[in-house]
Amino acid sequence: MAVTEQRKAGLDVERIRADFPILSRTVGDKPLVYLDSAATSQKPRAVIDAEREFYERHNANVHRGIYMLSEEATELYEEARVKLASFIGATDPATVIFNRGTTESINAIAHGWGRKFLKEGDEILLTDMEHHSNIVPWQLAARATGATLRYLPITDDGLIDLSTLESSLTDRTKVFAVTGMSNSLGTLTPVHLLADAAHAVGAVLVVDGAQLVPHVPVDVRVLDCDFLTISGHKMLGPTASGGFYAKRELLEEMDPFIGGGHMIHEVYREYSTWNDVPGKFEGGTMNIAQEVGLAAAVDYLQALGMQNVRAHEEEIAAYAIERLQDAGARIVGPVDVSKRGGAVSFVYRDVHPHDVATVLNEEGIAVRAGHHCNQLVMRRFNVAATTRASFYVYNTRREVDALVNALGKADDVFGA
Ligand code: 7TS
Repeated sequence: MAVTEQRKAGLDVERIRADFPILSRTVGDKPLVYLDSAATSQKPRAVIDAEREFYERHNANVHRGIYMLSEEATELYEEARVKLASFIGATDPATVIFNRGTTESINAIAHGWGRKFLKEGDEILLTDMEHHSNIVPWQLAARATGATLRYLPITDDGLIDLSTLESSLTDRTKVFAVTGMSNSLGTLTPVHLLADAAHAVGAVLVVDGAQLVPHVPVDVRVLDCDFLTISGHKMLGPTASGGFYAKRELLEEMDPFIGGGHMIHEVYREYSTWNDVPGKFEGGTMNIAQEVGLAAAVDYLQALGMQNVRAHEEEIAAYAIERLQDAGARIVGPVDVSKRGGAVSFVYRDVHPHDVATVLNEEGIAVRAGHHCNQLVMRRFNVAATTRASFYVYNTRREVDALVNALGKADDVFGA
């Protein structure tokens, strides 16, 4: 089907499923029902093939050898950067830095920008719904610089409490780091509004895009964020792919995070000078095949159309929330699907989330149970853990039905 026809028609999920080899496997004697895409997505054949073809035909290190293979590898790697940049609306591909994903990116930003520009008396504003990887690097930067951490609270219905925004963002705030979409609550945050608020006090806005970029159309020119992180493995790409976008002037002024080969211009005994952006941030041998695989994932998502991806997830999240509530589960996070994505956390009656996940596993259903690297969220909602079902382009209503039916079994086994 031509891309434009497919766009008009929405997602053809059965056809999409046929592109993912793993979805035809069984768990025991049950078909796999994969509901853990917020942890990592499955990979379509096109991505697996792109990575294999890279190794079979083009493998060499990049930016180094003057021979055909190295030139081909470099071309594929740089082409991946162009594709990823265009996917997020960045007009200059050099403003996209490759690395292993969001965790490495936030560390690179907190280290390279934070430690260089923060000082005692400055404030770093976070929210209570951040993933640990958007908390801990800032704690380290605060400890190193004497800056102070502040947090925006979460409302009862799982949104960022904006009533405290004005009092929390002051001329002391230098960084505001916030998730674009919560991986435990599913909440979408108003990034553009937060960027305006941050800029009004002269702060930079760092967006943790680990869950946002795979699921919602993103254009950094519209969002006007200063930094945006990308986890390629959550958007159909290989593990250890992705990186981050930043406005060019920030990349120019900040320090590199990893020192070594390629990231330098000149090395002297006492000091070195840095390579141009993006090379300055890509020290050592990079995740070349993975970024080439990610380019195939970008092609795949673009052919589906990100509006269609978003519409599908809204639809399936609405269905899941309704069915889970009917079955007696309490949703932890917003229930209004216009304000959320497809990661649906819930507490099922009085059954412990780990027990729920164990019973679901016996039915072939993969969900995550635990704190989801969101301990502040768990504390806010007074739960030790939740069960989380998270959906993507290949999930169906039938799989939601399988989840809800299997919950009944958890009740039989573990219910009071
Ligand atoms: N930020 C958010 C919002 C995330 O969901 C994750 C991973 C990260 C940062 C870290 O990204 P990484 O690509 O560097 O690992 N979230 C999850 C999850 O929800 N279950 O496993 C990993």
